[in-house]
Amino acid sequence: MAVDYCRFPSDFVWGVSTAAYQVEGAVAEDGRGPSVWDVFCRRPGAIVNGQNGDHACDHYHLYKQDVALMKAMGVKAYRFSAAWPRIFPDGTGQINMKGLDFYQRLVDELLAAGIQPWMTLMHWDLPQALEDRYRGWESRQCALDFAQYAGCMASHFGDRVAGIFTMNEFICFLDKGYGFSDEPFAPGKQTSRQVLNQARHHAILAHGLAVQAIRAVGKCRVGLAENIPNCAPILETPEHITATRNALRELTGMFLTPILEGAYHPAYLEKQAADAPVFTDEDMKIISSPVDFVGLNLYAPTYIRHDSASPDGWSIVKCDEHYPRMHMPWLTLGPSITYWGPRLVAELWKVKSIFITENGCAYPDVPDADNKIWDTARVMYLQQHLIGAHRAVSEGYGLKGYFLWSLMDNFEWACGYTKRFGLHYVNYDTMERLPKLSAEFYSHIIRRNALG
Ligand code: PNW
Repeated sequence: MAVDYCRFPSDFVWGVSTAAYQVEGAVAEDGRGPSVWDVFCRRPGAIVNGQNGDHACDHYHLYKQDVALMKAMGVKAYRFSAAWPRIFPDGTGQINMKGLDFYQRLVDELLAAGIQPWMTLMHWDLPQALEDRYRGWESRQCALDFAQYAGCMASHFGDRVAGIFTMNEFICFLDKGYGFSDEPFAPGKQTSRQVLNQARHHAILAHGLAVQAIRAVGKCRVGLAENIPNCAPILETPEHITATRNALRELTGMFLTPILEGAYHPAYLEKQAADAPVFTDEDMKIISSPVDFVGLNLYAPTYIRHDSASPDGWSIVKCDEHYPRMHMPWLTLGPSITYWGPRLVAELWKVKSIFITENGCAYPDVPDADNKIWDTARVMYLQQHLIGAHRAVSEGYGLKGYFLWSLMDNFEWACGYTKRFGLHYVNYDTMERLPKLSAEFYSHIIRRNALG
């Protein structure tokens, strides 16, 4: 008799994710102001082939069709981001009602299709006005302005969405935006370590202030989506596991650790020394305002081993150039991360409600003569990562849902349109969406609520 392989709980949230600048297009429509990404994309050499998000997937106009794609797959939840410069074209001040209306229409469409809306407030598209006014996250004022935007969104959407994520991936708009990266992201500035650390502080403060502003409206659940280093032990022995837990806590010592503990990791402050951020006790209280859930974006492993020779007691084991990877230089394949991510976060910080807010891979998909895309490598990637997720669920680590990146191919930041992460292939000339084999695979899993 056939037995279900890896059955999930009946209320497990099966979702897909996107982000505003990567899919919407319509960047100058209905009063939207420019974001730092609009400006950064104009910088020669910043984006592969000089591409930009001006049109992206035209989700702004095709959202009904995109909701229909989700419905056809049986998807239960959609995680999208709101573009701050659509709501406040100038960063602050007057609300742009037409921008707000777009997200109302999208939410209407999702609810009518029986799909839970999950909204991210900041997926990197800071209003350019704030970069011009006070250098964006370099200024503490940015945290206050973000909180006001968050409160505004909660008052309009709080009772209509299943949850709000304040921020997506601090490192990608801070470390990659303000210095020290081979592949810079907007706004593409070179600052000092001290300035970067202070900007990081303002961003986590912004998260905390936003949590408070959303709570003040009192209608919905709130958390964040973070790409912690996806630490996994080199072997599952007690000493390597302990080393991995300590490594994660230290490696995210400037982001998730202070958010969940109310203090920076001592090793972070020590290593940054004179460049450490300036902050008050009151800041740390705000930063650690309780969240309802933690979202983890999980892509590639950071292998950790116990190392008595290192002062920290652990070290990173690098994946060399022969290690298997998907179609991104950094996207090495380590599917146990969907188990270790939730487990370590649950063990370290007693988080009861965890979502995998992104997981997926790029592959150079090419439609065949019948317009079919046989993306077996993506199916393999997803299948393996879902086994890890199932293990986290079955061992009781509070994993409540999984959002796959992404519903469709989209603007992959500095890589432009050259990297495809979608379950649907997008023909950027016609804007046609074609379901790949992986869309069929995911749909089958959602309907069975099991991996086999
Ligand atoms: C995430 N890394 O970014 C983002 O949230 C998405 O917007 C993006 O499209 C997706 O992952 C795929 O890249 C990441 O260097 C950027 O490890 C860089 C890394 C990981 C995730």
